Amino acid sequence: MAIDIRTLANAIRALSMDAVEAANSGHPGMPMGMADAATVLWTEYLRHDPADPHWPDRDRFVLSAGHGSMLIYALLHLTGYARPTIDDIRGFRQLGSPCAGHPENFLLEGVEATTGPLGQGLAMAVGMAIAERHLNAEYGDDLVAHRTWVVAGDGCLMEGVNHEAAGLAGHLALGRLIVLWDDNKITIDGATDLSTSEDVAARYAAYGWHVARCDGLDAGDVRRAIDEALADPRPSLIACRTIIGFGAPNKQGTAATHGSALGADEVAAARKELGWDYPPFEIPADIAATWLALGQRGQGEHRAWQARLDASAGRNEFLRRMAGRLPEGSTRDAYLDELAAHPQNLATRKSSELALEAINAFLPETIGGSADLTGSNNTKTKAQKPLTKDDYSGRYIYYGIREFGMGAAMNGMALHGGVIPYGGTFLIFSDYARPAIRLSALQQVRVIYVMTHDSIGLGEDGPTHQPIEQLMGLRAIPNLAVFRPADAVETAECWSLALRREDGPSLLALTRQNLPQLRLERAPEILSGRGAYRLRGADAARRVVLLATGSEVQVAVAVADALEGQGIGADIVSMPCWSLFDAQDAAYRSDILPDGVLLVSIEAGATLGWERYTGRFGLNIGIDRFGASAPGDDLMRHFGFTAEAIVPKILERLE
Ligand SMILES: Cc1ncc(C[n+]2csc(CCOP(=O)(O)OP(=O)(O)O)c2C)c(N)n1
Ligand SMILES: [Mg+2]
Repeated sequence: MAIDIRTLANAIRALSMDAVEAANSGHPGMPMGMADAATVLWTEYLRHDPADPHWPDRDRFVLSAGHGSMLIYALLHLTGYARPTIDDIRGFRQLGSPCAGHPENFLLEGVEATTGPLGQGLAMAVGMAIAERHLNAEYGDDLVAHRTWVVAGDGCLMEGVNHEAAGLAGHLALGRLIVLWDDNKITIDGATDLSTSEDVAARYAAYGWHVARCDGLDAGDVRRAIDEALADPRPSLIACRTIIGFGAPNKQGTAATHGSALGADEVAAARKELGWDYPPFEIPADIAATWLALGQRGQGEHRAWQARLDASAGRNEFLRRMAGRLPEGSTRDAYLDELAAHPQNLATRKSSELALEAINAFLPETIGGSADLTGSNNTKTKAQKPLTKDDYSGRYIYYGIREFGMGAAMNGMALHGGVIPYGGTFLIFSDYARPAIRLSALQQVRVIYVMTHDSIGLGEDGPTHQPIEQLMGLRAIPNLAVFRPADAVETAECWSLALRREDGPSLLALTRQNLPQLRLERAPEILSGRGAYRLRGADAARRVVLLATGSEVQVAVAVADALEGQGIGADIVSMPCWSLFDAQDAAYRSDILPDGVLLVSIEAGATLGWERYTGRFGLNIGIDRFGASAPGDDLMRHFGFTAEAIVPKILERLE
């Protein structure tokens, strides 16, 4: 006897209740409310093959309402993914289980994105949909023609980032993006009318989206709405009216089901209400078998796709790109030879552009962009055409003034694979993008942030635009490589290191102002790869080691010159990347930062943190207040970034 959709959905409901009950922690309401809509999507529409979660042309599914993680764990389990097993689900939210509190892309195949910070899943899905269209433009319908599906909650549609993301998606006409909104009118504090009265559907229509509504608890109506969305060329928002915690007779429809276990009595009552007469974590064989069979729907399409791929001339290149492997060879060494032969005194943002000219010509997978600061960030190279709704093959995205949306979209692109996104804004506005930068790092994706105007050296725009605590704050994000190169050579090296970092994001902090090229000889290795290295050793007996980054390395050179003039030996250490230095062995680190000398840091930003290298008795030259509005050179002098200001402080310490 065929199993009806409601019964299939009840398997999700039961697993969700049971897992949350066992953990005494978690969110049963959302999976119980959306179980029917999700069942329709996963058993009738979603193109996937649980046997190969990496099938490049699979549909992407993003649970933006990540607190409802049991929904995706149940779906993956029931449709036959190797993990989570039923034991994994029993271990929901416990150490060692891949069924973490919120879905983590690095713990479970089939979890396309880490979600939980509301709104960001939807915003990442926009990036996935961009990557899909871009690769479709390059490889055609035969190899790339999938959809991106999202389940979002009221919270996702309240967070500001949904505006940036949906605006971009509408502008780029990403018609293969379909968002199912769990329109349950409940959030944690209670009914949504406590805090919002906007017309979400009208707002999305204004973005250029198609909007449909359905009864999310009626499979037939969900099907109708999805069919409507599929037929419409615009991105679609489907408002699914649901009841949070559906099936729990005394608690459904209330915030009480949102984020805590229902309790034994209510779980028992829900089992009765749903007609689910089975023990916890037990799925009857016929229901499990039906789910499993429905999970295999995509196998034929997968096989047909594989045959097309195998017959395709672009096969190897396509697979290389999807695997995220860089091609053989590099343009870096030739470029570094060129800089050694013809030194360049340039702002590092300009050096970055020059490096990018070589990189973008060599790597077809880069997609650049900027949040409306293209001319300032120097992110666009000459041959890059814009990616638009009329030409998705373009490799440059005008993100508009949407720093957070840009970061999240880049995360989605990187998660999708096949492309390497980089995008620019001013370093100060890393604060606007920071939640996405954090998720780049957590998700271990190769996203490259190009952040220019990296200090008071930017000058006249004043304290609102002058980063102070940003660099240090970014260095505190685990698995984010923060690079602050000192000249054109280091900038090229740092770009190379960022591109080769497959399992994490990088951020390049670059100057607005010109800097001299300090590295004039071709080094036998990529010195920036050490994180910190001796740019110049002491001449006289060494008593001082100067540690500096970016534009302050030239200041360290002037300081060292002045000290040497007085017979005081000083090493100059350029430190473009803390985290790479920290990864060096102890012998290297203590060679660069020896005992028995005065260690001095020089960086035009917050000093907090430099003590880890200079020690308590070192000297930290920085800025622990907001900047000021004046020409950059004047500010550097005013804030003491000159040999005249720094040398006396060092002499005082040496006495
Ligand atoms: C950015 C962010 N802010 C706050 C939270 C905490 N939080 C988790 S779920 C939730 C309520 C979300 O409401 P809704 O999306 O309607 O989910 P439902 O209660 O319907 O399951 C909040 C505030 C979060 N996860 N992310
Ligand atoms: Mg809600």
